[in-house]
Amino acid sequence: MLAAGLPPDVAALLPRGAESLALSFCPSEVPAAVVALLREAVEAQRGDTARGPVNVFPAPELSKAALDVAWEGLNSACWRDVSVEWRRYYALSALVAALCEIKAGKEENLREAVRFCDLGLIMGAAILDNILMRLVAVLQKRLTGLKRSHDQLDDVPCDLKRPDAKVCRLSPERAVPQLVRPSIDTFRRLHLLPAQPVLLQDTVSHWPALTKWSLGYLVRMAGCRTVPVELGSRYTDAHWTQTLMTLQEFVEKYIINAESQATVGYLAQHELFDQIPDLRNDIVIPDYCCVSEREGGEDEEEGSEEVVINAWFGPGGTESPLHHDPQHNILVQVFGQKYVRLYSPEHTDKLYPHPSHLLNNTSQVDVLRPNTCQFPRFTEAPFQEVVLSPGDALFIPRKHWHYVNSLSHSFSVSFWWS
Ligand SMILES: O=C(O)CCC(=O)C(=O)O
Repeated sequence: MLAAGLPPDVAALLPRGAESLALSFCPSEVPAAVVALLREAVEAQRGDTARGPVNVFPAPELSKAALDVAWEGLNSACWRDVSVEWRRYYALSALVAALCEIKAGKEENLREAVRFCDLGLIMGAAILDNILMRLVAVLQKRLTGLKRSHDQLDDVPCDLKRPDAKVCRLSPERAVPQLVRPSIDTFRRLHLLPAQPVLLQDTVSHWPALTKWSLGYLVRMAGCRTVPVELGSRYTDAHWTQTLMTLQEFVEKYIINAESQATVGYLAQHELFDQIPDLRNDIVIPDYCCVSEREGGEDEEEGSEEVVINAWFGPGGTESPLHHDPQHNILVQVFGQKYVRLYSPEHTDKLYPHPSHLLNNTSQVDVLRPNTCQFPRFTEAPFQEVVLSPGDALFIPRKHWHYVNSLSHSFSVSFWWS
């Protein structure tokens, strides 16, 4: 039995026999010897010696070997071309590795099991009715009982790290216009259709996130979860890279102890809320995201338009270079403050987009320190600006250029729709 030796709440999640794990893969994608390795790991995990001699290697080693092989498989092509068979193999290997840790039973093993589940969730395909998500929920409940206090993090103030005159003293004539809870029709006529940015006030004041979220809360809720992190103050920097770490490591290393200005972490990923549904429950998609440019205004058919939700969590000083996106955006500030500068697409000729196709939506100009010899027309481009504080929601029309600079550590959520 796959569930042998596992606690009942974990055993209850598992399918009955090893066969139900669906360990068959398309042979042209995943070689037979690789599949055999995973089968051996499953057998070792459930302590099955009936099929032959006792396994030479213990289950944890076998499942980690399967994960390593799967990692190679995932890296054999560029991400969008990786076969779903490899992603399924990776998720199953992560599940077996997690089960081995759970059997070992100590707190550090449970944390390691959560890490394996997250790796499977981030890089694998959904398997067995989303078992990794269900398993992580059970593990988090067990870890809650063992949790250390992170209350001291609640007192870390969102101090302005960059009291920079350029971004803190805004000129009123450049201010983004503000509206308090405009009607959907007003929003559509005055802002969506003519592509005019607006600061929407009092539209998210009912969000639980606004009162609940803090560094301490995030670490209490999700500190043990492994998440993708972007390292480097701007994605255009040569040293910019991505890595995986727990949310607690990210907060301690890059927010509390801000290691250096040169290497700051930034967490920006659209799957964060799928991976951690407890955080998703604290936010609400603004009604304005249902408004379309088509005749009739609102999208009648429920779910007809997908809203993509992104999380932007990072230390003070993090910058998103001047760029534009193909969808409309409402950027909501949950905690901390952010300076945002906006340029209309009419002025693209003064913003010097990168010539490469991949970065063509990004300006070459360093907005706060522009090289005016190299980019002489940049200073002629008119712009609007705003400092976002908790509860502010900024509408950024599609294709509008935006530059973002975190004035303190900060969490924002963006909603993209077409
Ligand atoms: O908050 C940020 O740093 C960037 C936000 C952004 O670029 C977006 O929501 O499209």
